[in-house]
Amino acid sequence: MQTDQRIVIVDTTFRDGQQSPLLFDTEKYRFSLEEKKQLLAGLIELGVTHFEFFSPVVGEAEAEDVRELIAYAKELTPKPLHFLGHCRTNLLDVEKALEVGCNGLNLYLGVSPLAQRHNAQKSLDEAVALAEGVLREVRAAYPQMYLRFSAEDAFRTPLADLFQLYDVVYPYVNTLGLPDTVGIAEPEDVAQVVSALRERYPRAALEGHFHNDRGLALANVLAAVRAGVRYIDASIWGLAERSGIPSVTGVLFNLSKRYPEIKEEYNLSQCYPLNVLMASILGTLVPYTEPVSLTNRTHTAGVHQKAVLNEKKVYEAHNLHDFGVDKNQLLLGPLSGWNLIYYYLKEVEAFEITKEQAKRIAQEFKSRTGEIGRRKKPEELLREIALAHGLSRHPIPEEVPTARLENLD
Ligand code: HCA
Repeated sequence: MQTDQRIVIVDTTFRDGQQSPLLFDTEKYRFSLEEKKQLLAGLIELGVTHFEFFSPVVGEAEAEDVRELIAYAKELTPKPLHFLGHCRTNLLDVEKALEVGCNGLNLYLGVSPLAQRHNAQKSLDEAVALAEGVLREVRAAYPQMYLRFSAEDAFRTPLADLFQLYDVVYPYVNTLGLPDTVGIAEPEDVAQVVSALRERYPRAALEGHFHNDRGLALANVLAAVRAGVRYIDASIWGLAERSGIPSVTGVLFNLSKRYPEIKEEYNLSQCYPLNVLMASILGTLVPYTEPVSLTNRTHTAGVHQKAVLNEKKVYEAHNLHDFGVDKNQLLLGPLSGWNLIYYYLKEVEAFEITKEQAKRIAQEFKSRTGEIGRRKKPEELLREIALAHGLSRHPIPEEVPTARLENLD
């Protein structure tokens, strides 16, 4: 029953993404339907085909949105899409997810010692019996439907217990999930568990869901895919519970280095626009830790700026241009040296200036960087010094003032 040999991104922005504390920090709490439509359109444009949604039991508004989003997605593309309802292992959740139009199910149940005692509050045997019953019934009712089953907190579940649970659901599922619910796994652990699952369940595809509590989520994705996992959960910006999961664009960026087919299957130039769309919705900048960001093409230190003015590759090793980050920027600031100061005064401020003058001005600028702050921008200080040094401007029309120097390409 294995489904797909491709590497498939399962986007969970609308499920785990809405569990992100960032939605509270930004006082958004949940995305509006209009915002979800924009994000969905961006994801489809990027080539994402698998979308995870909350089970409608979480609330009326979510249920209504899922219905609308599924209809909207079908208007946007004739491509076959997977709308996956994230459901607890019970028939009511399943029924409600199918009612709103989901055509696949992501079922989950935890059997770790902690889950047995404090969460599902079922013994391993009870949980196994429940999962077996639900999966058998769902498969009998929907022989062709995409079914995934995940043992929550798989990396704190003894392998023997994981096997006991997966042995009974294996006959019914397309995919077995491997959630690192609390972000404790290291890449070596991931590789080991994936090998064990592949050996025991050769007909099932595997899905990885890695939380970033230790900052290892993306590394775990790479280890999982190398070991044979084909379905990877991700979300825009990596939004999810606590510190999140890998970002869709970070995953595509990284996987495309080793798996060139990613470039055929995804429209990678849409990566950065998607990150910017989320920034405009949340009203904050694209996170500085996001690989596909303008931050990753921004240079502030004098040594870096000098080198990048000569050749970008010195401090830009990645082809972020292909991922839609189509410019870089050098920020004039306290660390800038005479090279950028010369460039800035000549090209942006249109001063008539020699390199010797630029060196003298840079010396004074360096001696006065303590003045730079919220009340005085670096550009203001530099302009003040340039004028005091008697520089005059080229007789050309004034350009729109800009705080950042961009588009050096
Ligand atoms: C959750 C837990 C989950 C589920 C993952 C999955 C996790 O928030 O419900 O269904 O594969 O990390 O275990 O996100």
